[in-house]
Amino acid sequence: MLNLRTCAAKLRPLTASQTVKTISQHRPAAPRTFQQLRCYSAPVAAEPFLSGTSSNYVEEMYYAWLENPKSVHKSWDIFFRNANAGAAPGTAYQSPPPLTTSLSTLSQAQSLVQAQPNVDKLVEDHLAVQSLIRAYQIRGHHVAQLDPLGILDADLDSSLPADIITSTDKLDLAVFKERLRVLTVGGFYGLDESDLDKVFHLPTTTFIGGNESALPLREIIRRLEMAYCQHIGVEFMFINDLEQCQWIRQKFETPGIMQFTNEEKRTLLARLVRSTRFEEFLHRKWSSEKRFGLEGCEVLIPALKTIIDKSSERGVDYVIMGMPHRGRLNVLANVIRKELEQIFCQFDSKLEAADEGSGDVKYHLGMYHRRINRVTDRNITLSLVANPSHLEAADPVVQGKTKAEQFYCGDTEGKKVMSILLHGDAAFAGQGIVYETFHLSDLPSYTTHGTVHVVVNNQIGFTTDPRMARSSPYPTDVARVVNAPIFHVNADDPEAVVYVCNVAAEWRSTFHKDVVVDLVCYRRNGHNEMDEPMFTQPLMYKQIRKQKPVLQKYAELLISQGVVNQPEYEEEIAKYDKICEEAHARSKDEKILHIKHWLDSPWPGFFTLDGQPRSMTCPSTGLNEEDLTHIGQVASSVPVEDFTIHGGLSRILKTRGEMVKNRTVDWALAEYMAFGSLLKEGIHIRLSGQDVERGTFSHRHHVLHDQNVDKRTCIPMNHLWPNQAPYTVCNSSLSEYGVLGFELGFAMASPNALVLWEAQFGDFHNTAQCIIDQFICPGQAKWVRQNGIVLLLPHGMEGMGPEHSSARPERFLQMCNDDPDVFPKLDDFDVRQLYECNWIVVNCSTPANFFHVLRRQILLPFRKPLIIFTPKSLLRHPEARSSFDEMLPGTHFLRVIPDSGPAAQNPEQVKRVLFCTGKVYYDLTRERKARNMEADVAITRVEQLSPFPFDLLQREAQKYPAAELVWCQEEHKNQGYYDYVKPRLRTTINRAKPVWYAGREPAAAPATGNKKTHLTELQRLLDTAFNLDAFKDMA
Ligand SMILES: Cc1ncc(C[n+]2csc(CCOP(=O)(O)OP(=O)(O)O)c2C)c(N)n1
Ligand SMILES: [Mg+2]
Repeated sequence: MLNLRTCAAKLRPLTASQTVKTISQHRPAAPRTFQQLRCYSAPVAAEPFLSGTSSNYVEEMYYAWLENPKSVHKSWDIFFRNANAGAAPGTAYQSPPPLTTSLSTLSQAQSLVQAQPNVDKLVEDHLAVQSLIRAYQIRGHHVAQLDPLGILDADLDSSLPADIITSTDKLDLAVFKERLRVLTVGGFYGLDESDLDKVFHLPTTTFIGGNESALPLREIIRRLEMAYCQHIGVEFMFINDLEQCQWIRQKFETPGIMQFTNEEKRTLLARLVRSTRFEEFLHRKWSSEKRFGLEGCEVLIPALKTIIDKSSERGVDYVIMGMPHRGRLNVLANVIRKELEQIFCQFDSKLEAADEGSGDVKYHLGMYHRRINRVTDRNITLSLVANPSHLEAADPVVQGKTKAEQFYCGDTEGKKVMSILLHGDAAFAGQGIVYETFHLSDLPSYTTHGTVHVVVNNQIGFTTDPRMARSSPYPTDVARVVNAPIFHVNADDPEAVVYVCNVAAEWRSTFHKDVVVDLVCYRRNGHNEMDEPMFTQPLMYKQIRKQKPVLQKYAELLISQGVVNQPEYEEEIAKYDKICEEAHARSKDEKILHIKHWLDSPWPGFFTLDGQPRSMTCPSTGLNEEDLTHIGQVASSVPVEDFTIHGGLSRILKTRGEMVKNRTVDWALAEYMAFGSLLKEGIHIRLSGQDVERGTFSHRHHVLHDQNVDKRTCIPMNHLWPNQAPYTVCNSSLSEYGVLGFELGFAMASPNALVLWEAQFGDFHNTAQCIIDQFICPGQAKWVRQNGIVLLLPHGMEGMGPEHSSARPERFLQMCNDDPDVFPKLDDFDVRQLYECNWIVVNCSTPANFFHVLRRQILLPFRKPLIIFTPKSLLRHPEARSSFDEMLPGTHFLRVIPDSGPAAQNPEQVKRVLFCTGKVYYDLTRERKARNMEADVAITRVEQLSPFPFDLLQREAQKYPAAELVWCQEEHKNQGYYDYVKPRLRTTINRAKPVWYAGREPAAAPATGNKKTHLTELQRLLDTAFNLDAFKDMA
């Protein structure tokens, strides 16, 4: 709140004109902002006649007076002079002198003062008018005519805001009088009918005056109605930034601002023709095929094209889009410009697929296209990201890909690359991922510098009415959390839509913040073309049947305006119909379907021209001693001057330094070695997830914090080599779905980056299940698109209770595509098997193997997702260390680590082979030693679970001819690896022997919450593992 006296006191002893100069230096020229002068300390009521709500108005008067003392009424002039001269509260105000010629500056405002001998009334009336203006700005959208059908309320509320004087029939006097009376009686404004023709000074927070600074009340209301209550509803007053609010007001309030040239109108008509006729063409040819047509929102195509044109004009040359089913084929055809024959042949059920993989339905496929934007004559690349049915799941993926493309072209402000996200109304309101994605929008390592969101708000979700689908007034309210302006627009007014889209694109390029365009429309057919909407929405659909298509309405309008004539319009239609017919004829020549042609993210140069890997080998993932030592030294030092780190961290770094001297690594150091070496080779590394910078278990410390200087940090990994690739390590928001989707999208953009997402604990990945199930696991099979994302999932039964224990290996393993019953016939298991799998699942027992598997991920000639169950207690386990020798040139990732002790020396004598994976290995070796059974029991570690190392395990099994085979795991029997491993182990031995189980009983929860039970269970499984009679009676 402004306290005028405080301001005045601060400004004293300057004169008004001196003050103007001083202030104008501090204030941005335009739009005006008052922030610098706001004084928040003292109560506003110092002047008895000022109320809290009047402060803005007085503040503006005050500025006007500072700039020109004659621009305000004499009474205000005296008041400000007195206040400035230090008058005590209550004494600055004097009754006004009789009116003089000083009012000539407001010549049109004769009636203003003459009719107001009472200054109190004058102030009150001005305050009332200002409140009224503000009411329109805040709530005008509730009155706007947004529903093209004219029967629904876009904000789900049929009542009129209490503080807006309006009538749908444009100031019909009778209605207006009644409304005014109600408001007056209600004590709202204190205005009455006689005030309608009085002239009021306009505050600087409105642009309705155009070049005029005062208007009669009747005109003020009319202009406010024009700006806020027609076919556009602007929601923006929650934005906490005056400059941004002024920007929006100016865009919507300035009289006559929404003008279109005839040329622009014709372009708009032509785009509507394409959009409408495309759907009609599909309907004619394939009337019984599902296509989720756009009918009822055909304006989406000109809307998107406008956003793209305007953004291109502002310098954007790459637009990445994500969208659901509705109108997707139309967007592909008419926005991305996918060849029509490629779309049409997707309708041919007889065509065979040319590519490997299982493919996807036509309204999920993606696309990438580089072309010239005809409006701006600039190159533009458009990419539509392939997506699953799961609504909104592609949102974070699109954002991640956008961030990556910005990163690779050095676009740090989002000036060249941007994203557009499309949404359905029900999904936008209902799906939590929308909220999670919005929360990434302003985070330094995740921002894409503004996204334009477009909602196809057909006021229905399948069969569900909005009133049953959301609790917020609009489906777009979720965007308010990030202060994004929301432009609701009646989709049957194409010019209003195009105007709003232009403003949205300009907003994005001006402020680099998100913005929402809400296309309030209808759905002409059922949810899909086969669906009967009258079952559930009979009245709505009766109205829809009567609704003239928007193309027809707009064509009639332009014809009536003389912008086009009927033959021209018909010719435009005939031209596009012909294009469709010709493409259809060509599509019949297609013999085969290529999903490759629908790739949303090509990786130029990574594959051969026909899309194959350049080799089928993987070089050694080892590293020379010098590099290992160098990375180790940087990892154990602070590479910048005058930087004070925490004492505890000094000790950690010292221990690291000693390990390096001893040529050993622990988990954290192995990770350092892998990352550091890849950075040297120009591979960008991005590690993201909750608290990854330090590491949940405080083992990583990739970001050092100066203990004396706030926010001063250092990332030693970025000080390794002179021309290294950059390392990004970023603590994420507390979202798994959003952040994993984002990183998947980031990894999609380039094969030459190692992108890792770490779950805080492995089990938390389940809130991102959709990204795993819909994208990571089947992505390549559905969309011939490879992705090398790495998931680091802390896993292990350590007595921490049912949560925090299991990363749910059983789920990842169940989704592996290798056949449990078939021993693969391959020459080269190492690489071939990896090429054929859908993802790689590993659980490393040594730091060196962790190092190798991370490096292998990049040195492979293709990309596959990699799931790593990572340790917790092993991070500090004294035995979980590796020597440099295991990481030198010539070494590589070990899919299986065979026993190398006494059992392996004398394999014929071995009575049992325990197969295991991960941390339980250390429990087993300790127990075996304690029981003195090292010659009796061999322990074989399966490090790569999937694809299953059939070849190596066959060798292991054959090596111990007399031994029983036992799978041992610390997880419960219905969880972990057992169900996956058992049939595959049986296949490796040709089912010659049983495969026994040593582990916890089946259970509903992943682990007990009782520590004692945990230890008892552990002991029991170790007893079974080493009791050589355990399975005797079961044979
Ligand atoms: C996560 C998810 N849940 C449920 C569905 C099933 N579904 C498909 S479309 C649809 C209605 C979507 O309504 P809306 O978002 O308004 O889009 P519209 O179809 O109206 O364009 C539903 C529930 C889905 N695809 N994804
Ligand atoms: Mg809908």
